[in-house]
Amino acid sequence: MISDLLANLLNQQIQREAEASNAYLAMASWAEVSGYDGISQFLYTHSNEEREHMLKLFHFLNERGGHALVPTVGEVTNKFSSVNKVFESLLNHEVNVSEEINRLVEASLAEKDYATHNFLQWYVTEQMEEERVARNMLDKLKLIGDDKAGLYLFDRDCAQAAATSGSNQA
Ligand code: OFO
Repeated sequence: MISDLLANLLNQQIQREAEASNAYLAMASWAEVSGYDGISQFLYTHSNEEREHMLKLFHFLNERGGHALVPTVGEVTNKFSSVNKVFESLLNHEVNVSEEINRLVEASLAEKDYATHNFLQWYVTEQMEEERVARNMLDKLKLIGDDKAGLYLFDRDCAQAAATSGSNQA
């Protein structure tokens, strides 16, 4: 049986995953209407992944005797001034989520809840990968600068990344 403290923290994480899913959905929509088809595919896929992360938490929490609650999700940013701004925001999101996952891991150890600690290792690994991907994309965008041809190729790479990520999903 999970403690009330951890159940509460896991529900907070559910909220963060839902917020990330919505934030990336808004980014995807902006990219789609701005003509960046590959980037939008990447972001739609990413948004779906965040929802899956949320559902994974739902099932774990309920199976451990807690009660996963549907989160209220606040406002999202729908407009962006550039592709760079989208990926800067995405990286910030991921860095914040990683910090929160680390806090959850610490709490699970403090509570001596080794099942939750074990469960959270998947999120630790996932966050490392998501931060790596976001940083990598931002690095590419910095290299591209104002080069439109470069941005066109970047958009194409994002479509490829979306296809790969989709086929790797659990
Ligand atoms: Fe849920 O993986 Fe990113 O935030």
